[in-house]
Amino acid sequence: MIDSLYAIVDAEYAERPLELAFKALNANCAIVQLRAKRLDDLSFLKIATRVRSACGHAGVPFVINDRADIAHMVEADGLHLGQDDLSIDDARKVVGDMQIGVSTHSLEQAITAEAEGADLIAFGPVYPTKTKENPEPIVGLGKLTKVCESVSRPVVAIGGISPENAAETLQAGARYLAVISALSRFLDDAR
Ligand code: TZP
Ligand code: MG
Repeated sequence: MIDSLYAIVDAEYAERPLELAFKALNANCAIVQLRAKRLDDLSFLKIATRVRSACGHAGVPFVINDRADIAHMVEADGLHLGQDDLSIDDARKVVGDMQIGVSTHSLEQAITAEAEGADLIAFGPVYPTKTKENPEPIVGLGKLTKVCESVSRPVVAIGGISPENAAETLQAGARYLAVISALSRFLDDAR
């Protein structure tokens, strides 16, 4: 399970983001993403620099959410974009051939993201979530299965993923489970 864990360290939800990132790395998670919707640029850059370094030592890919400029500055391994963020083409002007993940909420969006060159397709919210402001409608396991069958890039399931629903979510074909609020529970289970 832990080798599928895509740990999203959200600076707004984590009391101590750095500690949480280190904990995720110690548990051997697959990917660490730093997400900070409201943090000022300097604070974002400072945390990103620290997590970048820790991920480098651990050999775990480090992804930055939204901010192509910061991803480029800290030499992240990946950038994650939503539907209202930069297009992949525009982001590539900043980050070059860095891995790019794209959030999608329908089969059509997933197919389009792949066609536009996304390296990773995030799909959700699979289950109810309280973490995202104005979340899109819940997609459920049926649509997740369909997306996993329809794209060839790895699919990241997101939204309300917990240790209780992790197994069935992977069974639907997801390669990674992206987790914000239940992250500590996954990490505690992994010990
Ligand atoms: N995109 C779709 S759902 C979601 C995002 C960023 C929030 C996921 O957070 P949680 O706490 O794991 O449900
Ligand atoms: Mg975004």
